[in-house]
Amino acid sequence: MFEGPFNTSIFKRAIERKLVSVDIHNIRSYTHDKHNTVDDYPYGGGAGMLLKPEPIFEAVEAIKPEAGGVPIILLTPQGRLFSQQIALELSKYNRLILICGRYEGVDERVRSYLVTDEVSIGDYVLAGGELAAMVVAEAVVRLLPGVLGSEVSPLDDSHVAGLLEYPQYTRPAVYGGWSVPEVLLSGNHAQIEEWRHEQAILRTLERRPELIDKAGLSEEERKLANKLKQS
Ligand code: 6GU
Repeated sequence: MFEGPFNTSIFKRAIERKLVSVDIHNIRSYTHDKHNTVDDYPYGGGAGMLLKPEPIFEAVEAIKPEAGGVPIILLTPQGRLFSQQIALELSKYNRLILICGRYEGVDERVRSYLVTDEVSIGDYVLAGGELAAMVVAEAVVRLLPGVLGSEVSPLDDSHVAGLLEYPQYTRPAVYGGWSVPEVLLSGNHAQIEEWRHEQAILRTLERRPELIDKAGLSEEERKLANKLKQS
């Protein structure tokens, strides 16, 4: 399941350039019975199977460095909601251990005595934490120094400044009778800057108004936002 994403695009390049390494561990390798059992019925009854504690504890034990300070993160719909802020926070660590939970559940002792953090990628249900782990890994890896070309800054991304990105256009200047906004062809950089900033605020107001309050706008920007809201 991990093969595709980790062997494509930014991951592949980052791994080849030794900016990051990714190791996949199958908890089935840490079982001791002939069926490699990783799950079992819940005590007290109920639907679904739970991931057993031993294979997860043993897998982490096997790869854990001597020194502490490595976040051990369980991907679970009960975790804190993943965001660009959390990606940035996680990108500061040398190493992360991501454990893929599964929707039906994980033995509570894994939460209580093994993991240091729990993350969800959104309020919807996936069968397992695998895709979530890849989402977290990609969001974090692209923030590591040197992973993106020097010409692109991850600091310009939507959600970093707290606003959505402004609309962008490339050639041709007219396509299907639809023109690129005049100002972008003007060569007037100050005016372009201003237009983009206004568009970013406008777009955020239209699509994600709740982000505006968190965006940390200056007094002037706030006035602009209010003006745009009126019109
Ligand atoms: Cl981390 N796991 C599962 N199973 N479902 C999710 C999720 C994680 N994040 C959102 N939905």
